[in-house]
Amino acid sequence: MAANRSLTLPYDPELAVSDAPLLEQSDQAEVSGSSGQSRQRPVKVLAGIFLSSLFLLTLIWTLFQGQEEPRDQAQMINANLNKSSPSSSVSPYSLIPASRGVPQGVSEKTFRGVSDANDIYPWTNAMLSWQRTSYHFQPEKHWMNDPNGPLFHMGWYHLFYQYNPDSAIWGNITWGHAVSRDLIHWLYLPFAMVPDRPFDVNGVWTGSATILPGGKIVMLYTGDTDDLVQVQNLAYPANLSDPLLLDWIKYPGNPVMIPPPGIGKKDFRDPTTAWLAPDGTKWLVTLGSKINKTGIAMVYETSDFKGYRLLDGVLHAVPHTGMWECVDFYPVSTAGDNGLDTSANGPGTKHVLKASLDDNKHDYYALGTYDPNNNKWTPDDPELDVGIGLRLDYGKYYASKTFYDQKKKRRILWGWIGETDSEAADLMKGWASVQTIPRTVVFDKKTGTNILQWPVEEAESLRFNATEFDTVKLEPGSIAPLNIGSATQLDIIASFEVDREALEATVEADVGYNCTTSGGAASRGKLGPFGLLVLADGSLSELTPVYFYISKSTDGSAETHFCSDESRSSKAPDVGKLVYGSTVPVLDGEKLSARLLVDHSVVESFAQGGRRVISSRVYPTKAIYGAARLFLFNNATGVSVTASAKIWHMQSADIRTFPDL
Ligand code: DQQ
Repeated sequence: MAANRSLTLPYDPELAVSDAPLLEQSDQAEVSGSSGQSRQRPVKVLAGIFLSSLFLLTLIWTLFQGQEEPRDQAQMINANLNKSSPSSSVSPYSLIPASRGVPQGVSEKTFRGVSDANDIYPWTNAMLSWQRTSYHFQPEKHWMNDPNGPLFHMGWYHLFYQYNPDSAIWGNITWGHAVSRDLIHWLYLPFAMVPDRPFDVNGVWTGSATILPGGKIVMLYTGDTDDLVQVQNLAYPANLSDPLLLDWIKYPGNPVMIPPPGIGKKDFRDPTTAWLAPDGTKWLVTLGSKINKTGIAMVYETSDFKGYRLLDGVLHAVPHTGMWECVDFYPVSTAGDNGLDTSANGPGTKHVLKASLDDNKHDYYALGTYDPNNNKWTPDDPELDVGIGLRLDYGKYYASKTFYDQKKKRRILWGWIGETDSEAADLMKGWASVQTIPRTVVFDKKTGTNILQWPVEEAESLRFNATEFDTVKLEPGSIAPLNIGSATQLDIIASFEVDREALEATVEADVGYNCTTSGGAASRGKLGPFGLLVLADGSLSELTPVYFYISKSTDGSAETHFCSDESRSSKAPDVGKLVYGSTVPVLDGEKLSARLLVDHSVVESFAQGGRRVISSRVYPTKAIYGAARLFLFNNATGVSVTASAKIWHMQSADIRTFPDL
């Protein structure tokens, strides 16, 4: 177990652990493998499953009471809704949805945006099944959240993920496991780790992989103990020569880190990939916490991944940002185009520090410099520090994590896109959440102020049937259909040029414009909005605009905003409909450009080569299947826009259970 040290005490060698070599075979022999779906769980877990099943059954009974000979869940609920309801009947929305996660000491996992809706939409099976994505990774059924421990090993990409094997809501967290040759087509494997030990019986929570020189793999993850204390645990593959890494061994000496004095027992989680200390023998790992309202990243040192020493001070802290979950810390190259191994440092590198803010459920990052001798990271711009500056994604996105892909020498980012419908709808669908299309991450050498995120090149293998639209003139207030047929699975690249004369002649336009608060795409200004309408039906009764909006102040300076507006995405009242977005840097001579990945209920939008990204969840009722259409639009009043677009249909990814397992 780790030395139980305060954050400020100097290192005490007495408290250090043995110098035993990393992960000896003898460690492995002490416990049996822990993979497989049918492992026994302690009574406590069974009791938890029983209680949550009882709760669910009660909820479903409440929903369906009074129905005779039900045919299926959606029909039952719809039939129920179409009845005139006596005042004594219970609507799921008259109950505030139970908080999931918070009582156990992690961020809220229930989408609360629809809890006070008065109406429930009569969802049909067709509508609900349309919502399932076709080329994003998601489990076959049930709940998923954070991506965990991504890595590349013997020709396979591995993705682990927070998973509830029993339901489409958060709980009983287990590590799901899937492998892929190309990050697009996936094979589900048996669970990697289930909550079955005192040190993780209340949840096998988020963690990261470190690949050691020579290829050994160590996994550090947070366990929620039998006493509901957050601790860090060590696990490793039982058989490194297995390309599928099917069996995982939990180190019998777990936990290897416990909350030190001054740190709350529920404020200590999500260890990162480790990096080599300057001496080349010790490893450093950071994880998130808070002291009062200050979010912090603490650093531990280890030589064998079994014993840890808490270093004095912190890697970084930002007041008023609250608990930091899922910290990520990695170098980016300021000179080359390749990604960097987590241990790289020195000239030509900057370091990205990312934290997922428990308080507002957004992933924030900042660029800065890492001093390995003092273990301090300093932001390039204190005004854009972690939690107060840039976000990785301005939409529905959380708990992201990168890994270094040694095969293609790139850094790849995964992120969790949650649902913004009701839990009742998720239970009807039988699933909740998807992962983003994995994105490569590089430093933006042109701006020097942000990273660039871009879908991995392998996503392009799904493209077929390209259609190009060249220099489409969009006068103020116009809409142009892009006749490509059904528009539910698309990869779109589009560029927009505003009329230069009109732009320059405009002296003031919408100073203070803000995507989230300025009325969405229906609100017209001189220089915006213009862009694309995705998942729109032919009569435009449902549509999701993804657009640019230029604001200009009297001194002539212009700001470009990139937004995604869900407010008219669905006729259903019981789904979240937000307007997302941010400003985006546009350099002299650059056209405005966007890439959109449309995959049923998910729209991932990238502006200016990935300087800003927005992931939206939308749940249309009409613009589905063959009725989903695509349009260009210009809702500006004072400028015409010329648009060009190339659109590919996207095949579905092949995602299924590994044969013979
Ligand atoms: N999800 C995990 C935690 C993490 C949180 C639990 C972030 O380890 O802090 O499912 O979504």
